Amino acid sequence: MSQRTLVLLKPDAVRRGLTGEIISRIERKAGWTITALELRTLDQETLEQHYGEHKGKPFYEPLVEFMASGPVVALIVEGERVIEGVRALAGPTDPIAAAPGSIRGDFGVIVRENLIHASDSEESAEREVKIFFPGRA
Ligand code: RTP
Ligand code: MG
Repeated sequence: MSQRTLVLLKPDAVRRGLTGEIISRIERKAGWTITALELRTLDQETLEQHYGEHKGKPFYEPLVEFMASGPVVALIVEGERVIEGVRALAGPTDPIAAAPGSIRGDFGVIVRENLIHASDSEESAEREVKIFFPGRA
């Protein structure tokens, strides 16, 4: 089943020069295609829309501050089972719990600074694509 997903390479990934490595892992998966890619610094409104589900949680404010702390790379990736697939490449939210071989497992330590966001469902993907690439809605 072909799908699309919204991926963000978070400010830690950009600062540490890991975007090429992460994009390369995504790009090499058979049949997946990057159909949009942009480096941009996120404003408060965009972050509120994107992380609205977490508003009120203790990690929300530091998360938004971190996500605005430098540019991110936003991508749309399309292909077979790409929603589940990019989350599998990323690994679980906590990088210490993430297996070596996954992006978070290989490069992350801190839960907040876990390098990558990827949509978690078809509904989230459509909502998030509209936020970051309104022209692709
Ligand atoms: P994401 O939305 O970024 O793809 O990550 P996720 O689904 O794996 O994790 P989620 O539960 O949606 O949390 C969103 C992001 O918030 C930060 N976080 N910090 N306890 C904490 O300090 C904490 N919990 C979550 C992470 O950056 C996580 O990716
Ligand atoms: Mg999430």
